[in-house]
Amino acid sequence: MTRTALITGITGQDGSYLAELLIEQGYHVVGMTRRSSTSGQERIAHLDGQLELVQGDLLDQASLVEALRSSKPHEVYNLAAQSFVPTSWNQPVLTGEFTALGVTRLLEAIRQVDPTIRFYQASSSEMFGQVQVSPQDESTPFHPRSPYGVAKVYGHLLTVNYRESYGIFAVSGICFNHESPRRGLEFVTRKVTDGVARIKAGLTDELRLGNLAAQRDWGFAGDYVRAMWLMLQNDEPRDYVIATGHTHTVRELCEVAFAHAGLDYRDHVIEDAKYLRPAEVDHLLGDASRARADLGWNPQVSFQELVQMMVDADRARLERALPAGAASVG
Ligand code: NAP
Ligand code: G4F
Repeated sequence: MTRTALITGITGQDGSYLAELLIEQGYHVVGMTRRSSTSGQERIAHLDGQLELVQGDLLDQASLVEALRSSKPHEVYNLAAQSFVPTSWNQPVLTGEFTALGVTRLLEAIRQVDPTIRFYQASSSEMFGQVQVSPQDESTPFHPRSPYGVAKVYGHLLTVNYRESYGIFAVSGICFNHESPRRGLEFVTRKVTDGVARIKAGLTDELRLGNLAAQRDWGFAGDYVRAMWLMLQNDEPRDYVIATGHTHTVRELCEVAFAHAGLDYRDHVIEDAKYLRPAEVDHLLGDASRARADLGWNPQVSFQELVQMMVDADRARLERALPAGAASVG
């Protein structure tokens, strides 16, 4: 029998990679999108005809119930969220509505429509925040440092609670930062690789960034969506840290990205206080031993490969967008 998966956040980075993976696995994939005056579906345009879209919003309970009733999924992946940390200080209430209460709305809809549905929640290493121990694993205490991180802790604990209260197969992947050429332009990896491409094309000469000392455990999004799927195929519902086990500073990210284009980041990167955060997460480093042991999950793409893939993709994108020859200055 064909299995059906409903993905919230299908228009986002992870949603697009997960949809590709599930289609390859033979699933009927249903993506939930919210109404917008523009399409906003660039990341899934290449999957046109291979998936079904239903309208729904994490703010609207009735729409979630209807999305479940109409699609009858065996698995639900809740990837939708207000996912940009700085915005969570500007819009803390909205972030809580989407990223925290949205999880309650979706789990309540599952309880009402079909409690046998398996549920994946996109939890985050931002929940660890100001870490006292390193590396971080499933037993590391949470100390979130932003309204986003706090909202993710709520969604995470609620997922545990619905598993314990109602026996729903509800699990969380505590994913560390994962990136790709489809990453939003405001996140630091993509901001840097897009900046390299723009500098190389002669469109600008500088890139303004915030805290270059911050350390992140960066992996490739394509590897992380495989872990999400594996978690829902598990015999027992369990939460997992998903990470590479390597950490790098934003400065190292700049070094690798600029060097790949034959540039020295020190000639272009300017530290700008405008991009500093009210409270920073200085260091993240994940220990994915449990995922390796139980799920056989291992990341395939290294930090260097990831950054180079993103630089190449941004340069190719600009080559296509600019008049012939204009993107190959220097
Ligand atoms: P993303 O690219 O920002 O995508 C977010 C998705 O959520 C978009 O499809 C967006 O739709 C949708 N969305 C936002 N608000 C919604 C609402 N009210 N109702 C329905 N849909 C809504 O995020 P991502 O990087 O793919 O991350 C996926 C999930 O993993 C998020 O929950 C994120 O917080 C979490 N996470 C990400 C990382 C990472 O490093 N990428 C790490 C840990 C956890 P529109 O296109 O309409 O805006
Ligand atoms: O790329 P970022 O904005 O990602 P952040 O805040 O770590 O959050 C991402 O990963 C989380 C998982 O841990 C997800 F849950 C979340 O949804 C999101 O996907 O920033 C990374 C680091 C930060 O320390 C930030 O201060 O880069 C530093 N940084 C330095 N300059 C910058 C900049 N970040 C951004 N966005 N822009 C800068 O100019």
